[in-house]
Amino acid sequence: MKRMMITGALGQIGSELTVKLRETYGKENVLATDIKMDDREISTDGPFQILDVMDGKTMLEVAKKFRADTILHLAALLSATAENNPVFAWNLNMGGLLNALETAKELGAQFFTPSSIGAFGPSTPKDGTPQDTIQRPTTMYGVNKVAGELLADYYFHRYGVDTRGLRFPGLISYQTPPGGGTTDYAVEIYYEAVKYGTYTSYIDKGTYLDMMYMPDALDSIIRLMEADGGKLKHRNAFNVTAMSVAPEEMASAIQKELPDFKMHYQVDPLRQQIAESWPNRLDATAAKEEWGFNPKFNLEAMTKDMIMKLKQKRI
Ligand code: VAH
Repeated sequence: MKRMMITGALGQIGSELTVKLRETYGKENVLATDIKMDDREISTDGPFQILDVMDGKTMLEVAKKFRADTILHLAALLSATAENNPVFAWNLNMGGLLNALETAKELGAQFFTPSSIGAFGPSTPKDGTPQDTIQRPTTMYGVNKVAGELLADYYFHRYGVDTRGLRFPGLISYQTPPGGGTTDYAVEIYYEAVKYGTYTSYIDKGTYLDMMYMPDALDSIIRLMEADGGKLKHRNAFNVTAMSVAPEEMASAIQKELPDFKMHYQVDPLRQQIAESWPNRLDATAAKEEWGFNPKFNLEAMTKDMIMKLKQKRI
């Protein structure tokens, strides 16, 4: 039976991944950890431990005591926050990752950590971005993600750690809002459309970015981790995407559900500059061929589900 430890379990991905993994592998087999605790069910509905990923010694002790055979390392600063705190971002994003990889190595555990479309830069082909291509990001977050991909591959080749990763696009979810990302607009727009009937986007019209609904992201993590490692030609990390959208297209999809919704624009130069340095549309062929990546939600289906779920949440 898998014994899984998650870092950053209270974050946007972690909060939903913890619930999904507990449903899939049994509550008692999934240890959620984060730098803090809160009153959500994640902290009470299964094993939970406060853990600072910068403390490698404690991380190893916690994982060993739990008899973890799988480490899912999600704790990190996202792109916009990292750009405002680059040295802290390097220390946390790289120090935490190194500690998690060392823990996996010591325990002989399987390992997952997300990369991002942020691992690409302005010189990367923007349309149909290949799995293997130039990666010269111009943000600290991107530098962290490229270095993280190389570090995770190193632990596979040098120590035989079964490391695997996904280059996530912007992820859209209704459970836990993201914090400090460039693609947060794609989540905020749904919350504010339901609450106020209007949204002012900090990303400009015509700015195409890859996106994916959280259920598809969670399914991708589980599929990748359960895939036959012998069939993987790549490991860190796979391009994955479900759609390439611009803000005005999200607004149109919302207006099909909420006809009175109004969209406005007030561009944030920093996050616009970050967004423009990223690809428009990834090529996810390698993920489809090597482990059966198969997203279910397009923009229309995601929009219907987001609006329905947010109305039910009575936000
Ligand atoms: C961010 N949501 O905006 C993250 C993600 C593809 C973007 O890495 O920083």
